[in-house]
Amino acid sequence: MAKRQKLTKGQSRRIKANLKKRISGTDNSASNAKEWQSDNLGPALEGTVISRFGQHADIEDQDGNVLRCNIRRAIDSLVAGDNVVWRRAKVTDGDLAGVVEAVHERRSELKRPDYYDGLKTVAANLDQIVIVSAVLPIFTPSIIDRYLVAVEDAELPPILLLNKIDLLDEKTKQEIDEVVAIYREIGYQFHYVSTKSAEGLKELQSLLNNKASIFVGQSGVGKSSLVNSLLPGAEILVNDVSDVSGLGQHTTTVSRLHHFESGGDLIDSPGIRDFGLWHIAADRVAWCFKEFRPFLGGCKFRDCKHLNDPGCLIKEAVEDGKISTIRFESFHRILESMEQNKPSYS
Ligand SMILES: Nc1nc2c(ncn2[C@@H]2O[C@H](COP(=O)(O)OP(=O)(O)OP(=O)(O)O)[C@@H](O)[C@H]2O)c(=O)[nH]1
Ligand SMILES: [Mg+2]
Ligand SMILES: [Zn+2]
Repeated sequence: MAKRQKLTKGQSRRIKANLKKRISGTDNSASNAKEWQSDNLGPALEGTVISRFGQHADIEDQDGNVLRCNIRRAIDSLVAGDNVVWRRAKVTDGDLAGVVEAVHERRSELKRPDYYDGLKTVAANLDQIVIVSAVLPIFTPSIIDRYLVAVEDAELPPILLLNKIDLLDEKTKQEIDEVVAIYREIGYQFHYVSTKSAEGLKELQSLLNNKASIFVGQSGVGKSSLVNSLLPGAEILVNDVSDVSGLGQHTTTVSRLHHFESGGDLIDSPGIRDFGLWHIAADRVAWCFKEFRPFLGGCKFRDCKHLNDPGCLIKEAVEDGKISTIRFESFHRILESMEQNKPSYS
């Protein structure tokens, strides 16, 4: 992972100034415009956030209609899956139908630190998080482990998916099977799927029924393609990685919530190159490696780094084959990356 540059003085100053503006309410967003004043607004209504775009959001009303709304400046976090109170404008000018007034308390949330903006919620009110990886561009357990730390920290159950298995040859499949066995042994669900051959999709659907789930994972692993396969009406444009830019033309840029007709919601999220974990303390990262838990607290030294310290139960468990070397190395790689990539303001 490339080492990030420290913020320049100018960047730090800008961040601070923006923060001040947000707190004092002197930015010039339109949320105080005439059309959002009380006498132009109907009664308070309940709604669900389908998608958020800067100062606006698509809100689903209780009849299933989706309306684009303004967001009150006092609301500092609003994400797909949030339950909100909103009011319809009696007279509108432009394409905004109303204004979001308040966000209900969340029963769960997935968070990730943003390099410039601090800790941000990615999605709210989830039952489970589906970590999507793929045979192509490359199958990388270390990336799965980063996502797993974030999901364990959120104390939500993860489901692991390997997509594009139509591209697997016998030899590669055997190698991947061995790695996947490690996760299954820890107790994680790991499923093979393909949007091309439709393999595993029925089983996947049964895991998603009547639950609120989100697809997370790197760009190009096929999250949106999977949503399209499960919800033929969704018709999301998928990221054609053959595009010259290498990034793909239709990479997902905002999270969006979809409903299953038979019950349950699924959020498609944008691919994240580096799922930052700076907000999680080192001993919490160790706890987020689920199979380490029985050994934590038992090392000889209270501040054991679980590396070369004498009397380390984690190291012993690795030597005894109770913890996999791949996971142990992943743990230390995460701790190292946290040191290197920490923003200077945190
Ligand atoms: N061979 C094969 N290709 C697939 C499969 N699923 C998706 N793809 C291809 O993978 C590419 C990326 O798919 P997307 O669904 O856009 O990936 P994504 O994870 O949503 O990407 P971002 O939105 O950038 O995060 C597209 O060219 C798809 O056609 C699959 O099961 N097999
Ligand atoms: Mg996508
Ligand atoms: Zn130790």
